Amino acid sequence: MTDLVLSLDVTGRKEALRIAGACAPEIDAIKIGYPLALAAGLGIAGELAELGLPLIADFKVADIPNTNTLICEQVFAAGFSAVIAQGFPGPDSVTACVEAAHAHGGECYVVAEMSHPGALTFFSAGVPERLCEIVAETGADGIIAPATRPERVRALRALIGKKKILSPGIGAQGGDPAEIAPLVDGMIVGRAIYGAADAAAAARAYAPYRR
Ligand code: NUP
Repeated sequence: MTDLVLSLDVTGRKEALRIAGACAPEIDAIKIGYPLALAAGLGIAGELAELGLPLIADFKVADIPNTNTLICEQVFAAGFSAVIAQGFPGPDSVTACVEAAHAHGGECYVVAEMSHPGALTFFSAGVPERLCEIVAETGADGIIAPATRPERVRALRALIGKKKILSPGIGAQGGDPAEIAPLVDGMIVGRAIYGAADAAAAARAYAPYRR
């Protein structure tokens, strides 16, 4: 099963609800991050959760364990079902996110390697591999891995086994859904859907890659 995750990075509450509602039949989950949460307030999470789809908080949580716990408590109280954390603060910081997520029946994903070109400055030289070890050590539910580098997704899959991979970078960043979909559990797509004149039709175009 390869899910289609809509990355809803618009900055208007009404626009977000309109696009999410129109796309809901064509997608498997919604991800929001700072752009929408800062623009519309965290209450937007509860409104989106009413669509009945999993809702992922892409806040790339990256603080000390206590602060990570406080952040994640807010995330899950707001209605999210999963949170994305950075792994580089270390295993104790990730554990804080995993424990908060699991206490609420939710999931925690760790960024293993980012999708943009500059990511390789630090997400390289064995760092993503070490982050995958932290995922195993902490009981996190999966990783974020770059659709822009399918060969890296393959390599990281070999390390994390059956844990989930959610993959951003499809469409606007150049990743090819036909190549990535067989490798991952979720395709994360933002601008290629919400930026289209007909967002629902753009989401429907990914139907062949949803297994
Ligand atoms: O490595 C990452 N790359 C990435 O694009 C990790 C992410 N969380 N993202 C997010 O995925 C990014 O912040 C955006 O919300 C989404 C991709 O959007 P788009 O490039 O499809 O518009």
